[in-house]
Amino acid sequence: MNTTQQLVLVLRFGGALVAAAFLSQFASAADEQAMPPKAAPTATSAVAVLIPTQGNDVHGTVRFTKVAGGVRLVTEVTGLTPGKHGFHVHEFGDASAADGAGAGGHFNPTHEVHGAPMAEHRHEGDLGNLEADAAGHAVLDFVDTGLALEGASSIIGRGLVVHASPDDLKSQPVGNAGKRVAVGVIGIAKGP
Ligand SMILES: [Cu+2]
Ligand SMILES: [Zn+2]
Repeated sequence: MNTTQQLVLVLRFGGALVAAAFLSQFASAADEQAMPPKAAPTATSAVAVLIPTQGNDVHGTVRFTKVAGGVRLVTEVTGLTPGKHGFHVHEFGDASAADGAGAGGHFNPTHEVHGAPMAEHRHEGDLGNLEADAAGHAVLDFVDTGLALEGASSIIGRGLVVHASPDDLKSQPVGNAGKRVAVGVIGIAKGP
């Protein structure tokens, strides 16, 4: 074997190694893509503390507890204008923007249309309305059958938003509920 032949052999062998490395990288990237989405953290109890967006004074606490057939919400909010206010779980647990925009759109892991909480077709995050009394105080205690605290549709880590206007429960994609007056992040709670 002369020098040229040796060089050709080295190049071929080296090329094969590079190709093998490239292919294995490609294969692992493909494997990652094929994997199902990682499930969000699981909890039996969660809480969101609502903080006002800029120019508002809306505060509140929402507690979520896993119960038979769904998730019980116990909600108390102050500083609202009297009447109905759209109330939803939004996609992102990001309360950093002054206007609440960081929370993104309604949490909708099943790619449904916007609707009422009791509707057959709804975003998972569609919780309808809070209704404030003359003093701007709203309480709501109900069991929602669409929310989950575990699995791929878990609301843990997502955002919670209260709006300036009523959710009409039918306009797409967000019920025409207007500006965001308070936002919160849904976190794991110690339990009841
Ligand atoms: Cu909303
Ligand atoms: Zn919606």
